[in-house]
Amino acid sequence: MKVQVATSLLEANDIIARDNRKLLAESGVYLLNLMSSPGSGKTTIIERLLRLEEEEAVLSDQSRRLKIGVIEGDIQGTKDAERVERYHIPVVQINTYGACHLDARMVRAALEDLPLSDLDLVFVENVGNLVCPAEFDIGEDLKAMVLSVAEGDDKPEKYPLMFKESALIILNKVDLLPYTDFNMDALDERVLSINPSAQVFKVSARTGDGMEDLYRWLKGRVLSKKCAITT
Ligand SMILES: Nc1nc2c(ncn2[C@@H]2O[C@H](COP(=O)(O)OP(=O)(O)OP(=O)(O)O)[C@@H](O)[C@H]2O)c(=O)[nH]1
Ligand SMILES: [Mg+2]
Ligand SMILES: [Zn+2]
Repeated sequence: MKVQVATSLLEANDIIARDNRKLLAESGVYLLNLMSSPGSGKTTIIERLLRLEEEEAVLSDQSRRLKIGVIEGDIQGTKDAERVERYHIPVVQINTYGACHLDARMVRAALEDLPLSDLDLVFVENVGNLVCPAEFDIGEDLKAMVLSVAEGDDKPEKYPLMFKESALIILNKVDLLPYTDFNMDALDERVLSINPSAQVFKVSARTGDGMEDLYRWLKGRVLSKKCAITT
């Protein structure tokens, strides 16, 4: 009986996720679902990417600037939404009041509060949790996860679903490598054995190291979705 309940919950979620995906395709918006354990640097990475997009717009043509929105998922509070709002972009806060992941229904309500027809990319910062966010399809184009150096290189083996589901894996806080026993070769091997096709970026959202490559790669994905829709 328990299994049936769990299955129907995920099935109901999948139906709404499919509908979210349709809405996003109609609006030409790319949705990135950013997941990680608490504190690995999701918000800092979003802030860095927003800064890189601002800098790019200054250097090149303003009309080529990506229009970005953010959905912040937290159990409670608005701290991350306040951080991101400083970039003068549309931000919607979801408070789950206890639930440790976002589901498709919550994201749908947040999408309806964003000016989708004016946006190219929406970051969803999921609730800090390395387990169940990976189980819930929210209608995203890309599942991405952040692992920070301080968490250790053994995490792929301990939380395999998150590593398996994430097409993009961001190893953050590489500036802390000299102060830890983090073994990069061991991490690479473990990621490869669980998700050989994952795109991996090694960055420091604090120093900016590696962030430009991540930004370029992501922008390419966003623009190719736009192209596929408009042609
Ligand atoms: N040394 C170092 N610290 C970082 C880096 N990125 C983020 N931090 C710090 O790590 C802490 C947590 O960063 P956040 O971006 O708030 O992490 P988060 O994943 O959004 O956290 P939750 O939303 O609570 O799950 C902050 O003190 C950041 O300044 C990094 O690359 N290097
Ligand atoms: Mg955060
Ligand atoms: Zn959960």
